[in-house]
Amino acid sequence: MAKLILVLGDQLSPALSSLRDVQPQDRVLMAEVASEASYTPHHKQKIVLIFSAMRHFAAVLQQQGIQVSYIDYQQKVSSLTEAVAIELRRHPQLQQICITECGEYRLEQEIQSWQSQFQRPVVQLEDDRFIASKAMFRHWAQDRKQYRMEYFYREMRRYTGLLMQDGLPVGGQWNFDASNRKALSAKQQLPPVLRFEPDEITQQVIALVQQQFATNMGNAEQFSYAVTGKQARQAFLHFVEHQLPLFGDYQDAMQLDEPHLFHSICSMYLNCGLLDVRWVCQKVELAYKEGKVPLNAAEGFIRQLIGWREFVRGLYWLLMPEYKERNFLQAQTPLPGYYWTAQTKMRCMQQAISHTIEHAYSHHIQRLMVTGNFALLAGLSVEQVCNWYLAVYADAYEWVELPNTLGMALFADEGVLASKPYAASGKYIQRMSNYCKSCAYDVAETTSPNACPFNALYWNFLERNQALLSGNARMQLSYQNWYRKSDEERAQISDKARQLLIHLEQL
Ligand code: DLZ
Ligand code: SF4
Repeated sequence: MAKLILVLGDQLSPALSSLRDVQPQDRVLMAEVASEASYTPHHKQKIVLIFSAMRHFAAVLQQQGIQVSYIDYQQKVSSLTEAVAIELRRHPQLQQICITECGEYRLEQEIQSWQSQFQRPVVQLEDDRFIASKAMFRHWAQDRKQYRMEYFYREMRRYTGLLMQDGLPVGGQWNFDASNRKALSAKQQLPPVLRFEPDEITQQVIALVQQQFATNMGNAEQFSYAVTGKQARQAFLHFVEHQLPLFGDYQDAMQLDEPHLFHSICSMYLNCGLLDVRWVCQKVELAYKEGKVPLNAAEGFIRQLIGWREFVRGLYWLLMPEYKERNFLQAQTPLPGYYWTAQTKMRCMQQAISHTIEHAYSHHIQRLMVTGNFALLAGLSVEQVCNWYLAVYADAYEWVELPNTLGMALFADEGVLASKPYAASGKYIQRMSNYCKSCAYDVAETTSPNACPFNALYWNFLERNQALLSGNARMQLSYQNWYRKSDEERAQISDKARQLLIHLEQL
């Protein structure tokens, strides 16, 4: 039976399950469609990455002799459903629709309507690019009262054998996070960043995106990311050689005007399929075995992939669609305009947001402890914050974005993902960056006119959520510090926080 195989924009992997058994009579369909390109106002560079990588991937399949139908954006097709309908009209001999399971609940619902709509069986294959299947995760999660990444991660280390020796973790410890919290010194030399010159296909996509998505965030003309598997592997090997050795040490550091530091910038390639997680982890393990990178760097990096990344995906599919509705702390304040423009006097926010505008990327501490922390402290609308993260980062698909934002950054899931809110005052940002030195606000102040907004908002966050958070064992120290303040000081802080929240747009 001839099949229509739909390959999505984040399924650009030669080893994709739906492509494993392509027969000469089958047809692969790839489509740039309005609904996927605009269900959230994606950053221009995110659209360039996906469209260009899709076009390159389609060309590779064609070179392998596979029949490919490619619908480009100019054909103005509204949705993937319409793309499938067009393809089936053109090729009625295709009697079955085949797809590797997709990455978002929203689209899964759409796909589920196809069987009756198109009167053909729809075969959804497991996305085994992930190490843990949905069933494997569900099995791990069942009967657990709490889901903790650390225990899941240990299972994954045993399962993959990565950094394991005789059934035990290499180095005698599962996790070396404690040695991964160094701030950068001004003298630290930063490694070179690899950029790719856009080829003709990418240039065409850049022109398309500049024209069709003119009001979306960012500048497509600054695009310099990899768009093929070969380039993405080159980018990753560059990271292993230049950044990985110090990745562990400086994982949480932030530096003025330095968006990349020692990070791999490869999540966008992994999440659209250009890089394979097993290949990536094996390269990192090999670099450790060859003595090129220390264990804290290799372990820290591998944990992000086989631990955290797989864990959040498992939770997403376990808890959707109800998960998306959660708002434990009742956060409703509209997102301030500077999340889209970076026009704020808060240097840390200006840095994290301007890096985002420029590169469709900022690293995890900027996302968690600057823009995420601010959203948590100010009680910004969970829905609007989640939509922002989904739109502005080139690596963002809902399976990974939602748990990281709603759960980890905003604690809106009541601690399913994180055992306590990642709330921090300006002191944390001062310790981990050099931002405060050039900020209009004073990080040492809490209530004075130019005091760092993070400070009063931090205490106010504790105060306003006291009923919901003060019972949390891991919040005890924070609450003790709050109660230790005099009544007068607490009143001044509350007053300052009220003023900040009224004038949130002007900060
Ligand atoms: C993100 C994205 C964008 C911008 N455009 C397309 C597209 O035109 N066609 C397509 O197949 N996929 C696109 N994607 C990726 C999908 O949105 C992604 O497959 C789903 O969100 C599921 O993860
Ligand atoms: Fe951010 Fe406050 Fe430091 Fe300014 S002083 S950079 S607002 S933490």
